[in-house]
Order: sequence, then structure tokens, then C-alpha cells
Amino acid sequence: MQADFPSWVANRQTRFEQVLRELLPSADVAPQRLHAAMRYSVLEGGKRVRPLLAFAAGELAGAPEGRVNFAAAAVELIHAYSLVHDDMPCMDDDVLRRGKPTCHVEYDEATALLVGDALQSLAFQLLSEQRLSDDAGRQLQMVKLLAVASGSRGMAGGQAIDLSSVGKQLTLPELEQMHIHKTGALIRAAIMLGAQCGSDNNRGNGLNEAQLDHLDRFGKLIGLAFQVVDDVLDCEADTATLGKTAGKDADNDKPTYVSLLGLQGARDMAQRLHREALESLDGFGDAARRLRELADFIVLRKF
Ligand code: GRG
Repeated sequence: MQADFPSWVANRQTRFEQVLRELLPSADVAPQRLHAAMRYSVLEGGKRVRPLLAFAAGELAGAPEGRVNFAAAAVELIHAYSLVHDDMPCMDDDVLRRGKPTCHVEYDEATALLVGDALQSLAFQLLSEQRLSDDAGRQLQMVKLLAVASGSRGMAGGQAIDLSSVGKQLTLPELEQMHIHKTGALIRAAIMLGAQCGSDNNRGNGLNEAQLDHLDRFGKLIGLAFQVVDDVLDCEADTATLGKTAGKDADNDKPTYVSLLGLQGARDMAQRLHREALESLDGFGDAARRLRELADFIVLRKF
């Protein structure tokens, strides 16, 4: 019998935490302060939504867990780097992340900058040195997938649009473009990388191209839903629950789904995206159970 969703999540999170502990350089190894700050920024915090999505997609594709561990870790390291840089004074200038002082507050700005740089490099080191596929060409495509998702045509580009849109009124399509890049691209990449760890057709498992397209659509829709919910929570939830400063978007005069659509409009949009995301999984049957449960969590979460 399959575990219930909370048990599956807890089990995955515990095992993945151990994977991250082992992959990150020890704080005893030089340069100790940088390594300690990297571990501080990655370990013991965060919901691990992107790794969980990678594991769920990996299960759907029959991927070996050992391979998905590396893909999930690479995505989580990129995510952690983006949070460290986003919190810095030159960007969002925040003091609280994952319920503890942000990296530049706990250490210093130069260290925080280097933490982000080094986490990003480590992510690509993992993708290139660990075996993720029996097919070297496919593995190279996976490295490219993460590079595009995190670069100027993905997350970093979305962040650039975000920074330049402060104090401006964006249209709904403009806001959507910003978030598809800033938040959605990495979520989508997590799902696709997890699935591609199982796509060795010579091993008799994996998903075909049409199935990968359905999964990609799911990733796009649920990535956007994640951001709509994030905007709602920024208005509704308190700082203690979020583990980061609440109400920052309005304080910073940032365009959000709530500022454009109102609270109820944003909630309705999240529901619509959720419904459409689930529809894109229709052809997978029970094998996509964890992805459906994660989609529900993303839309119903309170933190
Ligand atoms: C600095 C290149 C660069 C990019 C920054 C991710 C990001 C782009 C900025 C973070 C600011 C933010 C609030 C983004 C919106 C959604 C988001 C990514 C929230 C944080 O992700 P969670 O909720 O965080 O998954 P945890 O801590 O649970 O991992």
C-alpha cells in the first residue's frame, strides 16, 4: 500500500536533507566561512517543493531515486542561491528567510554574494559529474535545461523584470511573463529534470515525448499557481508563519496578482490554474498521484 501524502513528504524531506548534507562541502574544509555560510543557506529550512516535484515526476517516469537525488539537489541549490541574492541590500533587502537571519545578516554581504555564486556552480558540477541518464546526449540536454531555466531567459531574467517593475502598473500578461520566468521556470525545470532521469528508453521505462509535453504544461501551470498563491500569502499570512517578512510586495510598491486582481480575483486565478494543471495529468492515471497531491499542496498551502 502507498504511503499517505504527509508521510511521503516527511520521508522524502528527511532523506533529501541527508543527501544535501553529504553533497555540500564540509564547514571544516577551507574556505571554512564560505562553506559554513553555504550550509547555513541550504540546510534545515524550506519546504523543498521543487525537489518534491522532481521526485514525484521521477516516480511517474520510473526513474532511479539515486539519479533524481542529484537533479533535485541541483535545482534546490539554484533556488537557495536565488534566495540568498534576492535578500541582499541591492535587491529585496530583507533580514529574515526561512525563519532565521538572511545570509548577509548572519555573515556579511561579500560572503552572501559568494554563497550564491558557489551554490550555482555546485549545481552544475553535480549535473555534469553524476550520471543522470544512460544517454550522454540526453544528460547534456538536462544540463542545458537547468541553465536556461535559471539564466537570463529564465529566473534571473524574471528577477530583472521584477526589479524594473517596482512602482509600475503592469498588465496581466506582463505580470504573467515576469512570474513565468522568475518563479515558474525553476519549478518547471524541477519537474522535467525529475522525469528525464527516467527517460532511458533502452531501459524500457521513461515517458514518451507527448507525455513529457503534458508534464511540461503541468509544470508551467503549477509554477504560475505557486506565484499567485505566494502573492496572496504575502497579503494574508503573518511573518512568523511565512518565516520571511510578510507584506513586502505592497510595502515595495510591487505589482502582484493581488494588486491587479484583488484578493478574491487572485484566489480564483490560483484555483483555475490548479484545475488546468490537474487536467494536464489526466492521461497518467494513478502514477501521477504524487504530482496531483503536490499541486493541491501548492494551492492550499498556508506558508
Ligand atoms: C536573485 C537571480 C535571482 C533570482 C531571485 C526566487 C527569486 C528570484 C526571488 C525570491 C523572491 C520571491 C518571494 C519569489 C517568489 C516566490 C518564491 C520563489 C518564493 C520562495 O520559494 P519557496 O516558498 O521557499 O519555495 P522555501 O524557503 O520554502 O524554499
